[in-house]
Amino acid sequence: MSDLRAKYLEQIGAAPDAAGLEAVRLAALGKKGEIALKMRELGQMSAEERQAAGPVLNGLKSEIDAALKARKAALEDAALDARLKTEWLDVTLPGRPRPMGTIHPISQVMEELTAIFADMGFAVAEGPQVESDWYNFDALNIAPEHPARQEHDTFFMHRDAGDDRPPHVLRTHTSPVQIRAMQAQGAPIRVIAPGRVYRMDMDQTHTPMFHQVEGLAIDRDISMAQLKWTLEEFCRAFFELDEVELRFRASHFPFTEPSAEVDIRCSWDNGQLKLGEGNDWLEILGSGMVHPNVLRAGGIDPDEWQGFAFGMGIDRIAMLKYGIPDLRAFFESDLRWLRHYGFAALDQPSLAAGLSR
Ligand code: 2NL
Repeated sequence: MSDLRAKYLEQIGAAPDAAGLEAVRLAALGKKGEIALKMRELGQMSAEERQAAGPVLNGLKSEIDAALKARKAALEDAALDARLKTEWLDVTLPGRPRPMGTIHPISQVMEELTAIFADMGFAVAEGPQVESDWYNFDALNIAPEHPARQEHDTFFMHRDAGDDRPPHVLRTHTSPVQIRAMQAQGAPIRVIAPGRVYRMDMDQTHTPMFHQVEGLAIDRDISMAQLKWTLEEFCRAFFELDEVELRFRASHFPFTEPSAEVDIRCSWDNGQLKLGEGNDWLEILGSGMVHPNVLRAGGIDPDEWQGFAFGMGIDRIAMLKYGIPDLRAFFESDLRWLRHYGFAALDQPSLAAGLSR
């Protein structure tokens, strides 16, 4: 009996893991284990023998049981210790930086100018970027021999061999959107048409795709005076100036008569541009009174209605507002570079955090 006791207590103490311990338990206390066999032998004993051996055997059983439990707890503690030593996490480490996107300056400027014109009663109109040459040129009183139509300025779409219809074009301005709006809505109308336009031009200051916003207001008595007020109000709001001064210079466009190019007062002090003050002028847009032929193309009677129209480059006014000196900002999309030039969308702390590494 004491042999058994010593053997099992030693094996329990030496069991290296849960599986080893279970093997010892089965050998000792299992149905066919050594203690169970001894229990069965009690049946063949005399009453006195049984009275002596029974309690000893039961005591041994309890003792082994307790030793198994204790060893099991000790093994579990050791396993937990080992895990705690290897599986740790330094919660004080800085997080992994994630590349963070932000609204594109052009998109932001489009939202800004849309909001400003919306306050003045202008709705947004949109239309296709691939246009028929009628909508892009004829409807705008641009004659077939006009230089803008020729290969050097316009992207022409493909036509099948033998198809002699004039090819579609990538729109060279957003004016066709306004022709479509006039046809759909009639007069009176107040719309702006912001969007992508395409011209075959590529150098330091030109890209083949750029953005334009055009505006159109038609009513019974719209005049140049309202055009001036609308554009001044827009510039004040967009460039966030208390005072703006605009200069209207007589010009020529096929789609307006009379036509004016519009300059904004500015100063250039040691290479630094300031709008709203100074003795220089910077051209920012073109405008005029809608040509009667263009009203007719839009299905509007020029004897009853008249209106003003204007067009400006969004990329250009975005660069002026945010002091972005060249077009790379829009193509390389380098956020650090944009932030260097103080682009406003990057002032949000959550976005800027993503950039500081
Ligand atoms: C410029 C000049 C301009 C317009 C665009 C227009 C549209 C219709 C009718 C008449 Cl539907 N005019 N648009 C008018 C004058 C000038 O753009 O230099 N843009 C950058």
